[in-house]
Amino acid sequence: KEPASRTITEDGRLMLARMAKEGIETAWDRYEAQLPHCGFCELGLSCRNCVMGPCRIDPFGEGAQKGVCGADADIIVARNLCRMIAAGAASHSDHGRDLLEILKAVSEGKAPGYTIRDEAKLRRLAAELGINADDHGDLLSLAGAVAERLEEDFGTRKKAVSFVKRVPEKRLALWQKLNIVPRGIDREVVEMMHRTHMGVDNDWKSLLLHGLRTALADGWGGSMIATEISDVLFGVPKPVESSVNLGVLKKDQVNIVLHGHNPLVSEMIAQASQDESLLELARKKGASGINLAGLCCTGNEILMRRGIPMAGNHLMTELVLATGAVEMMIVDYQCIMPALGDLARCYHTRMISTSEKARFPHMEHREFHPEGARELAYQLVKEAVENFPNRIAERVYIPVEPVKIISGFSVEALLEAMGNSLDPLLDAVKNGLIKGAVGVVGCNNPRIRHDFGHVTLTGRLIANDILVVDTGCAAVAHGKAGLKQLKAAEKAGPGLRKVCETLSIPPVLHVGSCVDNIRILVLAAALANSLGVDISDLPIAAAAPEWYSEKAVAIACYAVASGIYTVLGVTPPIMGSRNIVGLLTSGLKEVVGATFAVESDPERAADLIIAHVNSKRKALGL
Ligand code: BF8
Ligand code: SF4
Repeated sequence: KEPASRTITEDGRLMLARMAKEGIETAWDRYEAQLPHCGFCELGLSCRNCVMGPCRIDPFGEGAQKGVCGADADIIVARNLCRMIAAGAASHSDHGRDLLEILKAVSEGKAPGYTIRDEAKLRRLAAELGINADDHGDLLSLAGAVAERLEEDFGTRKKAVSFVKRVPEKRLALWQKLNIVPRGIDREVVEMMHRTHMGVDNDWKSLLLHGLRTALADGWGGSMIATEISDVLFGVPKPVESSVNLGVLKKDQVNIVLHGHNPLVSEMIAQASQDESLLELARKKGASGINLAGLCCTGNEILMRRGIPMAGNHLMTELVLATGAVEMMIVDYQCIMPALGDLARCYHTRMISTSEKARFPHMEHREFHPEGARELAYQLVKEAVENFPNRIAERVYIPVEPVKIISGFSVEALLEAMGNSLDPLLDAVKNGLIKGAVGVVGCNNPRIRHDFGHVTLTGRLIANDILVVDTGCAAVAHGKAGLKQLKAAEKAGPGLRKVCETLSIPPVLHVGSCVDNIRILVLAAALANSLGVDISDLPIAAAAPEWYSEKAVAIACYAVASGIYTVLGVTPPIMGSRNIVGLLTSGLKEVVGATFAVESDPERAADLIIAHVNSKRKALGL
């Protein structure tokens, strides 16, 4: 297949052409080998929840309409969707738990190399959680108390997770009425696995309501903990300049690529890579320095906080290896294709897995634990440097120059840019300079031409004076397209352009990794609170034009349950149940004040969102 039909990016096209010539397989090739996909599975109509089955429902009404147990299409589709939500919520939340464990270890002096990099944020969190700093003699003891308090959010001892305090009053009252306030994070996930066992919850509406509660346990629980504790440990992001695409790899330097999601490993590698003795060793080996580059959300974490350049998003992760210029790729967990280790064997690249819970074929496993993290990071960087002479110069291909970007827009940083007040933003919305704001987030998926969905949708939105905030792989797509530069304001409508120029911000603001989608929730809640309205009253929306993962399902569900209209660019496996499609795309409006839409054409998705934003403006009298 023509590379240009697979991706809109220049680095992607050039590298795909080269890989095709060399006969190296990619996710696109494997995707095509899977076609046609199973129609039952695509519609959500197959069930493997027990071994009386597997069962499948005939969507044409001619064959079986019930599984062996009697489950119909509605029950099967609901159960499948709910298990996706549970898996997504579990992934984000288990990542959040890992951060709490590090915070606890730091507080006990058992994690040398890690520290509290943002004392002010720790103190703010402690106060919010009702922990009296005066009861704690020093900062470490306070950190321990915060960690313990939030660890309780995972269990069953509380009636609600801590951060529901941030939810606007009307929204919380609605959740209470619906009985979907998330209690414990683990509890909701476990209960979902229970409910979807054969013979438990067989009412599709009740299943889906618990699906929303499970998603909320992610958004206002596990993901929120992950972001907040990352900020405490590694610093609250501030605007920072950096660059993006395959061109961030350096021909004359040792290239170490960091891939995955959890900043625990990448932050430690970042520290080690600045070690003078390792830089000296690099020079001895003929390299002019040690160059770190990120991929996916680990990349977003260190880009947001340290300005470390970003090599690419999800569908670029194999292509990075094909530069032949990577001495070492270090992975933690999530979205790491098991294909990577095998692909790396075509090059000198060393592949290192680091998490106790994530192993991959053809990778060396070097496990990170808080106690030994600093030493292991130093050792790995040293080994990467020592691998530099093994690089085969003739095979190195770095096809493009990097694109400049600005990243680092935490809520705190945004507030600072506005003089520590939400008023400039609210005023711009009220006087119509900015029509609204949209989170364009999520993955890549070979079903959609790489980055086309993100860049097309976002281009249309900013041209219509809608501010875009982004996370995850969408953010990388926008960065490569030049939308994260100050001069991108030229592509915005006249109102948004004026705001961007006044505040010196780009029209597309990078708010972080996928767990950092909660920064959007926090901002939306703050805006709603200051206007005395519900989140669902705001002229805002969300979109995931190229989503693929279970985590994205959880995010979309907590967005909608929080009152944010959400447009999906890839159809979720629900089409086998007309009832469920009806509920999610229209009925939910009566329930939570927001719905999903599915639209694979990003131009039409933009139309849907613009119409939604305008209708919300009208309802607010704007
Ligand atoms: O958590 S956007 S492909 S990398 S799932 Fe994965 Fe999707 Fe990228 Fe980050 Ni998020
Ligand atoms: Fe079939 Fe019911 Fe078992 Fe699913 S739970 S596999 S529908 S018998």
